Amino acid sequence: MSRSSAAVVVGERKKTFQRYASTAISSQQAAGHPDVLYYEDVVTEEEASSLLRDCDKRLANKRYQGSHFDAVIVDYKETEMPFRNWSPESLAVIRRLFAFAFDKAGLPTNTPHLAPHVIDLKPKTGVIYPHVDSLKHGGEIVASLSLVSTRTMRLTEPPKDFQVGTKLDLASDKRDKTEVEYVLRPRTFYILTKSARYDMAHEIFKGDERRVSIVFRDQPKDFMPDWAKEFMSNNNSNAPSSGMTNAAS
Ligand SMILES: O=C(O)CCC(=O)C(=O)O
Repeated sequence: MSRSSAAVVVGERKKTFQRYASTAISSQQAAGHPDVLYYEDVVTEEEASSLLRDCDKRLANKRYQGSHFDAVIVDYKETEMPFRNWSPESLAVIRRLFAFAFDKAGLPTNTPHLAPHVIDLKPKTGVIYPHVDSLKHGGEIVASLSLVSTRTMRLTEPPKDFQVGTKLDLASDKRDKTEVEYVLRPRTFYILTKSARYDMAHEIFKGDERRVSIVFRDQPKDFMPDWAKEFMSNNNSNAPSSGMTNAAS
């Protein structure tokens, strides 16, 4: 990909950019980062409603969390939703999306994975700042289904000395660098693989409306299920302190 500090926009945020056919992947990928897989309409309207209904049951009694200045994510709610938290109709969709993501990313469709992670960004102020996901909290892919409203995701080449899992200050970064933007309409699904996962920072812009996403991840290499962490801490071993998430089922 050529280097430029002007972002390439994939989708229809700016009228001057090409509008892509709703179910096709090819033109979007051709214009975007080669390791970002991007699909529209991966679930039906009915399936999206079912997923959102289940998410809202878990989110309803949570408050939006603000956070301190160097936080990656601001004004959000989040919850992990293992398989038991989904209705049968939604669960079939969740299973399908895991298999779809793994298949498209070239992983076995039965790759062990974490529980789906639901993120709710508050209207106007809810935002995910540029970051590269920590290797402790995920494996080879980060995939996400967008629900409720349209937001833009930007991928940016981070500075050489960036720290995984931290907020990167790219706003004041004057380097000549690769940037690619994706318009994430409701029911779009993206998969960050390979260099898009490990070598590019991603961020989700603010937007006028609330946005809910369901994030799908394979297990990190050093994944340890809760029962094992508990066992180790009860036995005074070197249990990891935090940040590990439950397996999905
Ligand atoms: O909500 C999204 O699509 C992005 C989530 C995200 O940035 C992450 O899980 O690292």
